[in-house]
Amino acid sequence: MLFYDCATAPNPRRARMFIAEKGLDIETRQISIAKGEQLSGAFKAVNPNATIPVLVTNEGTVLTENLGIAAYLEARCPEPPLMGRTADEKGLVLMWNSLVEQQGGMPIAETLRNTHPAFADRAIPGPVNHAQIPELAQRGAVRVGLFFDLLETRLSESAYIAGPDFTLADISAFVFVDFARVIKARIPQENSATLAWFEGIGSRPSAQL
Ligand SMILES: N[C@@H](CCC(=O)N[C@@H](CS)C(=O)NCC(=O)O)C(=O)O
Repeated sequence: MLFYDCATAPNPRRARMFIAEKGLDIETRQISIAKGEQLSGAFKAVNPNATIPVLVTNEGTVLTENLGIAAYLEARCPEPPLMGRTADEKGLVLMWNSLVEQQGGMPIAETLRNTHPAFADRAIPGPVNHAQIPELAQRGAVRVGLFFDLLETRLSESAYIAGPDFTLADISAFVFVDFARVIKARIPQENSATLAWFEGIGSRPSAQL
């Protein structure tokens, strides 16, 4: 297998954590977004969508989305389970992972990419340039606050995001919450359940990578 990673970006970090939690050691190539390497002809020959992460499987299949990468690795290496064991658990993990992507990952990206000069004309990842729309950043910042509310409500009733066990949904939420520092958004001091959960995930070896 071959894993295309970018040490500075949140979505590759999600896949990197998943790989580490599975105890896998996969050959890795770094793609520098800062240097625009994702837009090079060589990388677009691997992933025409020009996004990272990418996992090329032993069979040569090119997986370009976190969910696809996670599903493949979970099927290949079921232990420890990170996407649920029972039908209900599997449903809950994907449900929460989707909520975290839509209500956390998207507004954080919207806020950063529609304001930061480094993303001028790069408001959306991919091979086509898109201009920034500053109003989307304003809306994104409000939605990030709502995301912190969602996490606090959930983690006040559940040890982990999708239930009693650590899963893919925790990896996604942890990486997005940590990355929110780039838009100066942090877990509110009064959100004690989220702060305790964040500290717990942050102490796992996979979170140090
Ligand atoms: N939906 C993809 C998202 C991948 C993505 O957007 N990756 C970002 C890095 S966090 C990227 O490749 N950005 C390239 C760019 O900004 O040009 C996934 O689930 O992995």
